[in-house]
Amino acid sequence: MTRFNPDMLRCYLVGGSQDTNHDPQQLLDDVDQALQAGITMFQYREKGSSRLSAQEKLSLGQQLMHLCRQHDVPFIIDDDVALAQQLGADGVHVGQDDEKIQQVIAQVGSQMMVGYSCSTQAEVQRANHLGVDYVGSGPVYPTMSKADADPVIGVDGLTKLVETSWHPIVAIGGIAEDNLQHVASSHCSGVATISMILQSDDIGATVRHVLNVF
Ligand code: TZP
Ligand code: MG
Repeated sequence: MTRFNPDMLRCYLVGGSQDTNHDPQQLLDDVDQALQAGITMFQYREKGSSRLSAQEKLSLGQQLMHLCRQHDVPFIIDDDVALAQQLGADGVHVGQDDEKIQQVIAQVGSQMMVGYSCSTQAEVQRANHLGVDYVGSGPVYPTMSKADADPVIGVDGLTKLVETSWHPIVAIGGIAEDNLQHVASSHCSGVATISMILQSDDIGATVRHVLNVF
């Protein structure tokens, strides 16, 4: 079992085939480049708009996990405890509307890392009393990558969440190279991103930029 360490949140890539024009090979190639450049965590997030069957999702998950293992980078599954267990992933990430967090902790908390999305101070206060490893902040900026994203919280909102949280916080939502410094002023542990990396013209340079800031 891989133990959680807040440095894992410095440059956290999130993605599924819906984020690479429904092209699984493109996702594998992009994740490979990002791993070579030094991302510190990867979350496989195959979402509603995905076109993959359960078998294809399992197979892509296996290939992505294999890549992550080659670089010693934790492999996290979004909102699917059964898939995380089937694959032997390093962790699961759940949102407020996903599987009940207490149930997830009871099921896998002793074997896997658990990440939890919170976008309000009340949610963070509740999370303080739970055995989660880290908190993913509500969207900091508007995002094109999540249809049902919560309202944006801005860097001011993020800073309040960081001040309130007993757990390390990774910022997510609309993170871009030109807002990294501002986001870092919140003292969050790092950034989680889909489009900044998966839509970058130079994935290696983008990842190195993040690692210079966090
Ligand atoms: N959760 C909150 S915002 C978001 C998720 C998964 C999407 C982040 O995508 P991007 O492209 O980095 O804004
Ligand atoms: Mg982002």
